[in-house]
Amino acid sequence: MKIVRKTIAVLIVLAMMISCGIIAGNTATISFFGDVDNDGALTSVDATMIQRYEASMIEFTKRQQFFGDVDNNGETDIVDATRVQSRIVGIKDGFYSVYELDTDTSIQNFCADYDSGLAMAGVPVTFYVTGRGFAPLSYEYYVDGDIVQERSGQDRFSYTFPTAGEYNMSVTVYNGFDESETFPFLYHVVEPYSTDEPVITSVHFNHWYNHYSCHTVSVDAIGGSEPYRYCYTISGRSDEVRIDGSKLGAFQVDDSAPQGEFRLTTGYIEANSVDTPYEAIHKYIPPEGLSSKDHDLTKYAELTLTVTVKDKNSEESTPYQLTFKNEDLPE
Ligand SMILES: [Ca+2]
Ligand SMILES: [Ca+2]
Repeated sequence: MKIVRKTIAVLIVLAMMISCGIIAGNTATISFFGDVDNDGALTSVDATMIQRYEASMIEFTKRQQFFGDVDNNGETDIVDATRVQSRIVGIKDGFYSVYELDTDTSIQNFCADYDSGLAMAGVPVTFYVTGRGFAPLSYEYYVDGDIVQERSGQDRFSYTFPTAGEYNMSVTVYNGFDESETFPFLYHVVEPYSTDEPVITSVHFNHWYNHYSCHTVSVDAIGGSEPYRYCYTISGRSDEVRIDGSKLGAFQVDDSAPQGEFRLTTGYIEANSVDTPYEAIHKYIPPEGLSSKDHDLTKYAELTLTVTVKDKNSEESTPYQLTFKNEDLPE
């Protein structure tokens, strides 16, 4: 048992790295209405191209069709070409009210109920994807280059790995323009194991990169005897954030000061997912993963999330720890 648990601890680190490294974005594409030649400016070339498209002299991609339809009435036609010409000379009438649209496609989160290295051969694993981009998004899943779930709106899929080993996983996300991004990664599957104590198989957030939305941390565990109880602790150091106890929900302030070290904990509760306090999480998770020069993160040093699970017989799991460190901050 000791050996198994040690192996798991090492692989948890790998799993964390995989979770944090995920982000994919499009290269430069048309971002505002009328710019069908994607040169970043509205010119008579754009108007001419729309005319030629309507006359079936050239073909448009779905993205060109969408942004060529400058009045957003569902048709890309001569009226749009005329509106482009008008706008070039300063008449803005008739353009869709939203001039510029952020349509970048990215994978914001990719996680599973078993992190890499904790999935067992012969046991179904469910993967979850969070995509972002021009709707509707659809997803396609591959294992070792073979398609295992055809393109659909399903943002999750389940797969049972037949044997232990390394598998090349990939998910492709398509946006409403049929443009796609693929995220590949290596997934480790181990021999079936059993354990007397509960083992945490994954800890993940609903979003990694959008730190303005609500963050929910979810935990999956196996082994021991159900029901489980879960303890969430967030600790770190803050130079500016004031921890306000009234906004923390399930979390209690163990130790905090307007500046300096703080520690928030739920104690043991029944919920395997809990919303994280805005003050602690939202300001700390760097959008690019483990380090960032952006936003206000230079003010913050380090944040640690620790989760432990206790089973019916009070057997406790090894703590599962995620550390977010701002590497650009001086000591
Ligand atoms: Ca243009
Ligand atoms: Ca139109």
